[in-house]
Amino acid sequence: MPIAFITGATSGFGKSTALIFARNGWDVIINGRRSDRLNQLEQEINSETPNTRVLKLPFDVRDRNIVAETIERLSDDWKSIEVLVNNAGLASGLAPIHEGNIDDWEVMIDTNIKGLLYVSRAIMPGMVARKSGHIINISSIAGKEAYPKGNVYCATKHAVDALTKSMRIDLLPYGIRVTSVDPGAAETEFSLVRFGGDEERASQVYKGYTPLRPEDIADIIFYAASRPSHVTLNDILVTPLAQANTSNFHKD
Ligand code: NDP
Ligand code: 8X3
Repeated sequence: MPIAFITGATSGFGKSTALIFARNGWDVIINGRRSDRLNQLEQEINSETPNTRVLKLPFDVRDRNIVAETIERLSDDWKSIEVLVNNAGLASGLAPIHEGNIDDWEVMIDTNIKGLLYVSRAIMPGMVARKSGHIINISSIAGKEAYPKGNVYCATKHAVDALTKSMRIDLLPYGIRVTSVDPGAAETEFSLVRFGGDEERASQVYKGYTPLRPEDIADIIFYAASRPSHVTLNDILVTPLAQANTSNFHKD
């Protein structure tokens, strides 16, 4: 079975993505820091699709040495990763730039940019050697536009956008596809994390309209991965019907 490696699979888009790949006959490598969530996801996959092989890798994508060592030590039957979904990421805080919390900035830059680079750097050489593979980076509408108080989060996703384009150029001779998926507002744990666990504030973000669901994004990711091998979907920007751009929503 082909293998998909999904970072940030303990919640939201990543979890739904692992499930859709498993349902479609892929083996999955699932990552995230919360081991209990990875165990639950493994059980869910095992009960739905008992023939799927699941490998849990509970590491922090910010830990450059652990990322490199873990991927280097993959056994031969897990090494041939066909699809890498660089999904692990977060927003931390929402403040005007002159009042920004520098710890929030560090965590977003370290996770969304450096973490994506560490994981990709460990996996790309195998794809290059096999002359086969597909990297799907989860950017955001925030990688296309800046919005009030989004500053550093938007900058990290603009960086993901630039890295996606660079990967597509550098990996072109090796038959490796590179896709960017750029969601607008989707109801996951994203806002809960952004607002430090404040459930009331997080739920306000999704009031008065129907946001995207994690399954919507997983569908798109799997669609991109399942095109004929000569077809690359470069960049997929997707919003809820009620969202025109980062700042214009039609709410009840
Ligand atoms: P969730 O908070 O539901 O999921 C985020 C996932 O990332 C979790 O599995 C979390 O796992 C993982 N993660 C975070 N930090 C790390 C880390 N240091 N190491 C390993 N895993 C990590 O949010 P979403 O599903 O919404 O977010 C997924 C991606 O989609 C992110 O890159 C986000 O920026 C992007 N996005 C989200 C949008 C939205 O509106 N929801 C819109 C556009 C883009 P754990 O905590 O267990 O480590
Ligand atoms: C998450 C969507 O608009 O909050 O990337 O930045 S947004």
